[in-house]
Amino acid sequence: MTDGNRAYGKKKFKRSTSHFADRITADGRDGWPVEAGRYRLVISRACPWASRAVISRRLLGLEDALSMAVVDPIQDDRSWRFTLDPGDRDPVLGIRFLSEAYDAREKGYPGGVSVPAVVDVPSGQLVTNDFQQLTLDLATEWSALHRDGAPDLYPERLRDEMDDVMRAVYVDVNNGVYRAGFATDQQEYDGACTEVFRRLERLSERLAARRYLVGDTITEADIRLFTTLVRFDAVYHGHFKCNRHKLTEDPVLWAYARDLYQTPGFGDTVDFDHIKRHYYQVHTGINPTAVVPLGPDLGGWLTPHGREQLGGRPFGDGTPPGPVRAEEEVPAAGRP
Ligand SMILES: N[C@@H](CCC(=O)N[C@@H](CS)C(=O)NCC(=O)O)C(=O)O
Repeated sequence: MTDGNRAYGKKKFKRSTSHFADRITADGRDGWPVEAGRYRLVISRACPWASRAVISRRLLGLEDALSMAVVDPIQDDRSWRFTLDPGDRDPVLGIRFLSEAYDAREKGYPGGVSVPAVVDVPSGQLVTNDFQQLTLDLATEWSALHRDGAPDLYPERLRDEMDDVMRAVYVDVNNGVYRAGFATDQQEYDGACTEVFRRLERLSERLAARRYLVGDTITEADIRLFTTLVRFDAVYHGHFKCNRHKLTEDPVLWAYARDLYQTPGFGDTVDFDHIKRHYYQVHTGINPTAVVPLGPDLGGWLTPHGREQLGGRPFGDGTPPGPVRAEEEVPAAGRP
């Protein structure tokens, strides 16, 4: 996560480094071998970093191999909690708070409790909260457990280009909106907000004549841009003050985001209700009333995008994932 920690001065928003960076790999070199049914992915549908993993898991067909727990979008003073589950407990891990898995791994560790988190089911211990590496490992290390027809989300021949694009997207867009939103002085906000829109303009130019960010199929780079774009008008434009314009006012990015939203594995993971309630109710430093706005109107997400005419093969030589399983469907309140 070094790219997120550019020197912005000591008062500026600085994202903390993931503390638990063990990797789950095919060869198990960190002590955590890829194994079907062994691990549980804990996510919030509100969180853009966790949402990357939700989308990757769906696209790759890892639902049977890696089970998933969805936390309440509203943290309390003990952080993420399993209050959406019967008895307020995760049915697989048997815990009420995600912090219990962090404690099982390292009692009294100094960092925050964050999602996404992968927990080892037998021991109840947190394995990793390193969201930057997690999805790359799902794409590459977990390949023995991928579904038939799973796309290659991190193709070897495109990795250098992808890494460059993803770094810029991370610094200026994924994390840029947070730097703008949590800025505590004018200059810091001005700089961050300007960088967000400067980068979005360049991405818009890049995507005007090509359907996807890198290559002609969906990759991890698209997943990472999508998770910010899909939140843009709902929370970043208002709550984080990234309001030079809305996503819906950039014809290219709006069509690109709708194209992905309508692709199986993307929009079917998005819960606008969780997103809005989390940002507006949890960040009371910037929204002290915790009032959640009614808008924006979500109907546009399902309208035709016309991007097919740019060519591209969404899943390359693979196929789209099947329908979302019933127990993982996003409730109607969170959908357009
Ligand atoms: N903080 C994590 C990144 C993921 C992250 O920031 N997740 C947020 C939700 S979007 C979170 O869980 N924050 C903990 C909190 O708000 O207490 C890290 O540095 O690795």
